[in-house]
Amino acid sequence: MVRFSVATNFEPDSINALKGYPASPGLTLMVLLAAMVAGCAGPRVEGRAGPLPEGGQVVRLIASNFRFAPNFIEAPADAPIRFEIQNASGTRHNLTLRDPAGRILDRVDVAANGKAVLELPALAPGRYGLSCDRPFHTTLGMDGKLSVR
Ligand SMILES: [Cu+2]
Repeated sequence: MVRFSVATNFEPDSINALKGYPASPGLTLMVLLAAMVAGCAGPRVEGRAGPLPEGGQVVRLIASNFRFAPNFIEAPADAPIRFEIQNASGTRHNLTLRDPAGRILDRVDVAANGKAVLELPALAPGRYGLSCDRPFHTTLGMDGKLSVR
């Protein structure tokens, strides 16, 4: 015979607290949204780094809720890259760049409706990751690739 036990002290908020996230109705909504769209990345928007007059390359990114445009970017391997990010939303975001092994190279915060710049040295060829790593934003679609070659 199978017996079921019911935990009577189960509190979702205490689980959130254990994970280090504040419990709030907004957060709960975010979790639900994340669960709904998990695995459903936003549309692919391709872009290419362009030359700067002073040398190096520039990538102009628009951050919004919850995606980057472009989110698939090509850049040359022999030039520093300057990311100019404009936040078109009233939500704080960031741009987090990871090397092909997944290690964080650099990160910049972008205030709500604000702008930010992130400068990277010339990169070795490879596929780099870009994301916003604020809670759930990557899952919600703020995810992309930088192909350096
Ligand atoms: Cu974000």
